Amino acid sequence: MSGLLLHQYEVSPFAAKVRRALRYKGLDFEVRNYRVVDAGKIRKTVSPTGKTPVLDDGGGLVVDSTAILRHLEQRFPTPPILPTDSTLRAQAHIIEDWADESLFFYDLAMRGWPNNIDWLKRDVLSHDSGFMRWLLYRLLDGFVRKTGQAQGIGRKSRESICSEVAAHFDAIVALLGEGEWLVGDHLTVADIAVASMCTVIERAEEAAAMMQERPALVAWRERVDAATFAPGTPPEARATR
Ligand SMILES: N[C@@H](CCC(=O)N[C@@H](CS)C(=O)NCC(=O)O)C(=O)O
Repeated sequence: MSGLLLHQYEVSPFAAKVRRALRYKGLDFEVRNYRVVDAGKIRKTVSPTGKTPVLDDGGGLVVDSTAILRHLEQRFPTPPILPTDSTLRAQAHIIEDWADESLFFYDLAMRGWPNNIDWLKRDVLSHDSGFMRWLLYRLLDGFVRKTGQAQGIGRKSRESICSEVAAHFDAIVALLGEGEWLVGDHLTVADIAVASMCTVIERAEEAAAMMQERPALVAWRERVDAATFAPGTPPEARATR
C-alpha cells in the first residue's frame, strides 16, 4: 500500500483533479467513496468543512484539491505540475482557481437544466441506495437551483450562460495558441483543473456541442487525458476514474 488514501465523492471534478495529478506523478493510491448521505460523517471524521476531496497521506489529512496538489508537488516533485518560473506559476495558480471557483458553477448551472439534470442526479447519487436515494433524487433539483442562485450564475438566463461558456472555451483556445499546454511548456495544475471541469461540463448537451465546435479545445483535452488517465480508459469513465 502506498499510504495515500483519497476520501472522495467519486464524481466530483475536484476529486478527479486529484486522481489525475496522482496518476500523472505515477503514484499508487486508494480511494474511499462516500454517499451523499455520509455528509455528516465526513465532517466528523476527515473534513472540518465537510468538503471533499481529502487526501490522507500516511495519517496526515490535506483538505481541498488545490492544497492537495501543492502537497503532492512538495512530496513528489517529479514530474512537476507547477512551473518553476514564478510568473508562470502564478498564471497556473490563477487559471486553476478560475476553473474551481468559476467554471464549476457554469457546470452546475447547465447540468441543472431540465434536459441535463437526470444525468447529474445519477452521477451524484451513484453510491446512494434505497429510500434515501429515492428522496435525494427528488430533492436534488431544488438544491442545485438554490446553490446556483446563491452563487449568482444560476440567476442568469440560459442564453447568457451559453454565451459566457462559449467565451470561456474561446479563451482557453486563445491561451493555448500554438502551444500544447495552458501555461509554459509542460502539463500543469491549470491543465489538470480545467480538463477536469471540461469532463463534467460536457455532460450538459449544450456544452458538449460547444466543445465539439472547437477542435483545438478537444485536441488539448485529449492530450491532458492521455497524460492523466491509464491507457485505454474509455471517455465515458473519465469523470469517475
Ligand atoms: N475548493 C474545494 C471544493 C470542493 C467541493 O466543493 N467539494 C464538493 C463536492 S463537488 C463537496 O464536498 N460538497 C459537500 C458540501 O459542500 O458539503 C476543492 O477544490 O477541493
